Amino acid sequence: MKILFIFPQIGSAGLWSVGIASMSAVLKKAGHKVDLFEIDNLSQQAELLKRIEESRPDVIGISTNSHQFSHAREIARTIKKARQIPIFVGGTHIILFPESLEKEEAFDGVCLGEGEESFLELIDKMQKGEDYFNTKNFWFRRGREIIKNESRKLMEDLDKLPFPDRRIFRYFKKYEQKEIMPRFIFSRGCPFNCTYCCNHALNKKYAGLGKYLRFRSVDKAIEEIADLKKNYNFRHIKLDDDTFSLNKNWLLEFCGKFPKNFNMTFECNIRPGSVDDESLAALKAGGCSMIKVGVESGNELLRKEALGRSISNQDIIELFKKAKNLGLKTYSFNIIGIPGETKKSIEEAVNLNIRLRPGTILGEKCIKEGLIGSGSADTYFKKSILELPTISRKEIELAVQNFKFNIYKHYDVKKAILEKKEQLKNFVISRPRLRFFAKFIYKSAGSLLKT
Ligand code: B12
Ligand code: SF4
Repeated sequence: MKILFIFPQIGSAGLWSVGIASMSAVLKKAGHKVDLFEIDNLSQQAELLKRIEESRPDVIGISTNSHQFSHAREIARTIKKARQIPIFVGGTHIILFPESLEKEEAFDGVCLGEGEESFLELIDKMQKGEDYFNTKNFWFRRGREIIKNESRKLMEDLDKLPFPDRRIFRYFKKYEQKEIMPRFIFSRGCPFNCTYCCNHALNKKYAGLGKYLRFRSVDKAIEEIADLKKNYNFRHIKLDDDTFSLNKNWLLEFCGKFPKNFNMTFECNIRPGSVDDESLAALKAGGCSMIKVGVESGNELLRKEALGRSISNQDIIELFKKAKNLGLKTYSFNIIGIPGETKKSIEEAVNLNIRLRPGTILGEKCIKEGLIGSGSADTYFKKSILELPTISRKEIELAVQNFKFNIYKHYDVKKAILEKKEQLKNFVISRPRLRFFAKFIYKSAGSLLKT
């Protein structure tokens, strides 16, 4: 069978999708043909239809998170208008809201969880001409009927999966034999319940279906990096595991083996409170150059009550201090504009960004209390969709814009100027008229200099 995956990344570049890459590897291993269309702008839909016309896939698979859902729906409608081809949809948004199938006629089926085994089962059945409407982990549309099958158990052993098929993504096609900075993820799940993150919601969805937190073995992880190294040149990798410090034994083993196999560095996500001194020292010795830490709010009460993170400021300060002493670079993730936020709490925060998700405890609270305003945001790095009684949207967005500058200006003027320059550039780029004038002034200045 020929499967065409579609990966919408409109206004929010993903570079690759672990889910698609993993499913592609499984499907190809079983003898199916897989192709991918990455779409960054809805205007590329004509090109997509042309590709479908030319390559004639048997099945379309769209992967979507919540940010991309409205685009995914639009794309499915466009395809359905042009051709009668089965369209199946999966991804975080669908796991959280499989009911999307009932509302969207362009979808023929949705995947309730991990797709590797279940999508393969579905495709195999379709190829053999068997009845596939009973495939576990899927809900299907058959005429006017919606068929709801039960969920499949979570995969126990991630080592059984082939390495993700990165090469179908244009980033990996473009940079073959050139220097890249690839991302890896060796685990699935997180046991914490931070209210703004999908993990508690996913944990609930998967209740009774097996262990949610799973790790690929360290040897397989090392093998996966080595496998990519055969065709790509890289000296630094990003590890996207939700919390790299969750399994101390795994961390110690990885940090012991990594430098023996590679002459390169890595960065990873660390949760304050789940990393001890021994692990931090192992990270440094193992080649970690930077730890990324969710600080999220500068206000302990907000962090605890609104975000569900019982981590004290002192714990965070200690972690950053220890990391710095060891020579580890640090990076902090911050959220600005959470319910309860005030100008004062923004002042207390170290960095900004908005991470509100439907389906999360915090998301539900915002909906219930009518805090969600109009509009939508493809990415949470710039815009807020909240209408809060304590602070306006404009004030939140301005605070986000100026936050880095306001920090840098106190200790690194050069960095602060660069940040302002970047802000100005983005401001001009986002306004076509200004862009035109800027080009005009630039050109005129150039010709004046020549004369
Ligand atoms: C690694 C990661 C990234 C990486 C790689 C992105 C990627 N697309 O894979 C990077 C850093 C680039 C990234 C970026 C972003 N991310 Co991110 N990311 C993650 C993280 C930590 C792990 C994802 C992962 O690897 N999962 C494992 C794989 C195997 O699962 P999967 O992708 O869901 O796919 C499986 C199933 O969903 C299903 N499936 C998926 N698609 C399909 C399609 C079909 C047809 C079928 C049948 C099945 C199916 O089968 C797959 C295999 O089992 C998750 C957190 C989490 N715990 O999931 C957040 C997460 C997915 N990201 C999130 C967000 C918000 C973003 C950004 C929008 C952030 C931003 N820039 O503003 C961007 C979006 C970029 C984009 N266009 O995709 C949210 C999504 C929330 C939501 N409600 O949808 C999550 C859940 C984190 C959170 N805040 O809670 N992310
Ligand atoms: S620790 Fe990180 S990954 Fe885990 S639930 Fe909290 S925010 Fe999500």
